[in-house]
Formats: sequence, C-alpha cells, structure tokens
Amino acid sequence: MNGSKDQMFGVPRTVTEKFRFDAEVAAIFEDMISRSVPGYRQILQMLPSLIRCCAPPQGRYYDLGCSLGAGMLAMAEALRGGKGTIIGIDNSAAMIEQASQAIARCADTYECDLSMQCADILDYPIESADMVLMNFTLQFIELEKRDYLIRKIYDASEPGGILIVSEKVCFADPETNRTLIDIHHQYKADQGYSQLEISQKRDALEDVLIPETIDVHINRMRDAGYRIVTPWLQNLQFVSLLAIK
Ligand code: GEK
Repeated sequence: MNGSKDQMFGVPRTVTEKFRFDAEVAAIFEDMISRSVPGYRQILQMLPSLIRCCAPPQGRYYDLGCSLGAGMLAMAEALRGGKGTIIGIDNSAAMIEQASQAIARCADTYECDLSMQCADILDYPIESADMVLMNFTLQFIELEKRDYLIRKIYDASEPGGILIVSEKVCFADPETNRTLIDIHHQYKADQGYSQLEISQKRDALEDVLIPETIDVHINRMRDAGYRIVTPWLQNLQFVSLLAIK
C-alpha cells in the first residue's frame, strides 16, 4: 500500500470542519478508502473483467473523480496490449499531484495513453467516451446538478458506451437504513477505527457526501437514455451500477 495510515479523526476536534479532499486527505487516502468502503477493493479487482466484456479494447475511457488513479490503473490493466486512451479528472490539486507521480512511475508498463487533469467534472468537456467510471464521486456532487452530469455523460458517450457509478446509498425503509449503517460502523471498528474516529468522520461528511437510494440512481440513468441499467455489485450500502447506452 502507498501513503500513510489514516489517523485524521483520531484526536477530538472542537470545531467540525467539513470534509475536503486536501493534501492531508490525499496523503492517507488509499488507507482511508480501503478501510472505510467495504467492496472498494472488490470493485477495482472486478473492473478489468467487466471492461474486457463490455467496452472496446482501443477505446476512450474516463475516470471522473479519479483521486489517486486506482480506477485508471484497473482500466489500464483491462487494456493491456491495446492502444486505448485513459483520462482521469479530479478537482483536488493535491490528489492530482500525487496521482500523476504514481501514474508516471508505472506508465511504461502499459501501452495505452494515460493522462490526468485537475478540473471540475461538471465543466470538463467529455468526448466520444467508450467508458466512464465514477467510483464514489457522484455522491459529492450537489443534488441538483446530478441529472445534468449523467445526461452530459450519456450525450458524450458512443453507442454501446458504458457508465459505471459506484455510490454509498441510503434505503427508504428507516430500519433497513439504520441496520446497514450499524453494520458498516461495526465493519469500520473491525478495521481498527475508534468510535471517536467513526463519529467525527460521520460529522465531517454530513451534507458533503449526500447518498440517494438505488432507485433514484437507476431512474436517473434510465431517464438520461441508458438502455441497460443494473446493479452489478453491492456490499452493505455501497453499490456499483452498470449502465449501457
Ligand atoms: C477511486 N474514484 O479511488 N470534479 C472533480 N472531482 C471531484 C468533484 C468535482 N466536482 N467532486 C469531488 N471530486 C476514486 C475515489 S473519492 C471517493 C473517489 C471518496 C473528487 C474528489 O476530489 C475525490 O478525489 C473524489 O472525487 C471522490 O476509485 O472519497 O469516498
């Protein structure tokens, strides 16, 4: 694993600052997401098979909210031997700076063209996409801009183009929702996070990470025009959806 151990919320904070993807987070991000999101590693492991099955080997691929480039590397693995193009976008300068170094170190291993840009995915011009990945990114976009973003991706995708959206979701039934949140907190405790870390992180993410139900996500993708929309992986309230144009 690269980066340091996540101990960000280990000491009591008097003021709850809202969560931001700054240099402090970038330095511990890999550890944070691996220990906080059950299924994250499994999604990355499965992506090459999903891509080889559903997307063209010489395609144009986007990773929106690429953070440290883990999704880009899974795409590159799928494209081994082919000459595809992979573009990672993130609006955190700290993430892009760290990710660019990591990608540069292994770029020679792959034949495809890997590049990264620091930009807002709402403004970035996506073109002729064969695949778009948003791995736990849409949840940080303002609610009223999500329809626009999914439509923009649909319009910029080739016929047969795929969209993968992984999200933390919520459930309409309060008891189901509470139960999965409790299991998730237990999972985090089992990964070594203290109760203080769990509760301070939850407070910092309040109104920053806004989950929606699986149905809301599916309906949004269908309304945008996607022919096929289906969950392909779920671990507690962490779900990955596949959509095909
Ligand atoms: C992974 N996909 O490892 N424009 C660009 N980037 C954004 C925007 C925006 N408007 N809003 C948020 N981000 C990664 C993990 S993390 C998920 C994605 C998490 C970026 C933000 O800077 C951060 O790097 C990423 O989206 C979300 O597979 O932390 O739970």
